[in-house]
Amino acid sequence: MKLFSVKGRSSLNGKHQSGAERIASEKELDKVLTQINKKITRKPFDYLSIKVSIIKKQPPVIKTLKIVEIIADSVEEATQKAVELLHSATGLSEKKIKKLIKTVHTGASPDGNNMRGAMIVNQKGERIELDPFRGVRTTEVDFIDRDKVLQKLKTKGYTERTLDALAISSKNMSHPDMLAEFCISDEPDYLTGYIATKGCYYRLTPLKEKGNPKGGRIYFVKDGVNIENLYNYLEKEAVLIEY
Ligand code: PML
Repeated sequence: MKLFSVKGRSSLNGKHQSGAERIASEKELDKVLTQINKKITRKPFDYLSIKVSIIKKQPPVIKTLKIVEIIADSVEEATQKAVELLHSATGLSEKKIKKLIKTVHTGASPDGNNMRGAMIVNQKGERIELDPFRGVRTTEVDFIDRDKVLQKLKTKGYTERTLDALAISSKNMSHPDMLAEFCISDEPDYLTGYIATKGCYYRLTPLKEKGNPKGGRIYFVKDGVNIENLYNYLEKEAVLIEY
């Protein structure tokens, strides 16, 4: 079956406004182009691009992570739970993990802004992304039967952001050197974040203070990871997810 990678993005005065990425079969292509167009034109824009490219190699199909919902009474309580999960998945000290999470809440790029992609941290707690402004971006991933999965998630009270985040984290955790992931949105009013570990997507609310425009992802990897191989897998190799 022919599959296509479809990527859309819009910007205003050079500033990123919205983006959407999908994997579509030839049959679904028109529908997916319409969905992407609808999504990226919701906010005002003066530049828009939609790129379609054929996927040359049949992607592997991997299982979704299982969602575990954790509702806390405060950001402190949710953060403490996140720290404990990350400590047990990575072996990093709670102190180091707290410091890394603080970096995301205050802008993890060297200029104090949000990074475009994720930080990468090894088991010594060192940041090892090739470019600390950009980080690494997980892309080329989608659910098989995405519309049905979205409907199922919505009936459980989850959102399209949950769906996209679940796809990204499922691909991330399928890399043998990936140990865990921390994510909180940079959307000031979206307070739900998650920790991904092998097998589980812990959905934590509230994981940040309302009104904070800072957010991002931390990928926790094994020491000795081949960084070029990791970038290549996350950014270039297509993967499909089965829910
Ligand atoms: C969730 O709803 O399960 C958390 C989604 C995090 C989204 C992060 C983002 O892409 O902004």
